Amino acid sequence: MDKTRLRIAIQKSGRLSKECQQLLKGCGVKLNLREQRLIAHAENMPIDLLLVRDDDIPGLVMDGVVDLGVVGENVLEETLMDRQAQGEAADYSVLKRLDFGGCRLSLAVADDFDYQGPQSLEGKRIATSYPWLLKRFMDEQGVKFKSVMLNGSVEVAPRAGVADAICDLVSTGATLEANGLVEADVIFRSKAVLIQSGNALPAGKQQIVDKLLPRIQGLQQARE
Ligand code: PRT
Ligand code: ZN
Repeated sequence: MDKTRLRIAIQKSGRLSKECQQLLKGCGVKLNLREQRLIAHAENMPIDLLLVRDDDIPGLVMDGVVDLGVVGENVLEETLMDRQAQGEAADYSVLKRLDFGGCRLSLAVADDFDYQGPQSLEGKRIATSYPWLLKRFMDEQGVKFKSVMLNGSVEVAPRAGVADAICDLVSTGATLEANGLVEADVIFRSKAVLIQSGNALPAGKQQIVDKLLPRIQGLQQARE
């Protein structure tokens, strides 16, 4: 890998990938993404893209393996708290909050659950993929609970009897409804963000970032 080229990590396939590719295209970056490989080289600028799982993006940026990354604040914040708890380095900065990937992390309960606020979940089992964000919220509320870690199918946990409530991402609410659940409390609001590693970039790379940022700004304004 050419160390002089700016490395940007984006989600390989998922809810952020289309918009990320569009964003780069809008900035004038010509990508050859026909073959969905781990690395894609821009044809007209010294930029390499790393196409990875979204969960890997904050770590790649914080470890300085890539220079920039685009990821949901939900994943960023969860990774940050996890790394801080493990005593791992977690240095990064947010260059721009983007206008896509919007969602909220919410507590949800079965539609027949008598929810009177977070305290209704005292001692209950809550299924989530975001244990740290959930813990932070519940600690603030002074409510003790049991975390049930699930990396997928969180919304079926109450029906399957493995949890009393869930804490999951919501956008339209259709998934909750389809599973007989209702949104009880929003604990975190998220959008995609462009982040940069904590290390100062060499001048050549910094120049590219300085070129990209106003273009991103312009694209977002045009969409408002
Ligand atoms: O494979 P990889 O690990 O990269 O992808 P992933 O499956 O972990 O993530 P993906 O592609 O689903 O989401 C990537 C990011 O998009 C998330 O981290 C959020 O920042 C953002 N985002 C925005 C969402 C949603 N909206 C969303 N609705 N991520 C997930 N969902 C899921 C949610 O988990 C639930 O299952 O969609 C369902 C709810 O949607 P509604 O519309 O029915 O409410
Ligand atoms: Zn993921």
